[in-house]
Amino acid sequence: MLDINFEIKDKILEIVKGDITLRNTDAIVNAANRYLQHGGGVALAIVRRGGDIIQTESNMIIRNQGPIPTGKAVYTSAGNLKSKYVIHVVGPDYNEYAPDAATEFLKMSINSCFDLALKLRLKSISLPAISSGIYGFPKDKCADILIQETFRHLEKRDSLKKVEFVLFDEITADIFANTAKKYFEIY
Ligand code: AR6
Repeated sequence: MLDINFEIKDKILEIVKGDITLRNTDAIVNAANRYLQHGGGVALAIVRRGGDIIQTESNMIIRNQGPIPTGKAVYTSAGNLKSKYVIHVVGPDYNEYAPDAATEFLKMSINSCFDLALKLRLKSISLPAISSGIYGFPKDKCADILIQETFRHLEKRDSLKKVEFVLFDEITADIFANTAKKYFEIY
């Protein structure tokens, strides 16, 4: 799949197949757990490439605040990554919630990322398919929720000019591309 761009007012939504740890946006989003223990999935890839500073700062957050509620986002520096920040968001574990509750928590998760993006005055952000790996969220539902919330957000006037979804495998990238096309047609 080639990268696909959608222009929404003066902003851009991009769908990319690739490794989120290699992106050069202002922040990349990590699909974290409540304890910010980055031991698997995209979280582990981020700490491997970004360095231990990301886990160390995450541990400090947990010491100060306790476990992060599902749907909430916090941030650390990005170590050796090209981005300035890593935004750690706790998506819902699909096996722990009824489908409607999981949907609401996933919406809350991406909107928490956008709220932090505003607070940090980011111009660009990269997101993975939050909750769709170890946390088992069906990929088509995940894409539908994340893309719909992104369209809603990009219609607002603010500093965030570019949102990209970086999907690790071809199947997920195709699902996100098709979902973005669908919402672009009706927007
Ligand atoms: N770049 C982009 N996407 C990736 C990468 C990468 N380098 N690596 C994996 N993905 P997951 P979750 C995709 O399991 O479901 C962790 O252990 C992956 O294919 O990372 O929210 C945390 O610490 C999938 O589509 O996150 C939590 O314990 C998506 O990223 C738990 O997993 C998310 O998969 C969170 O589970």
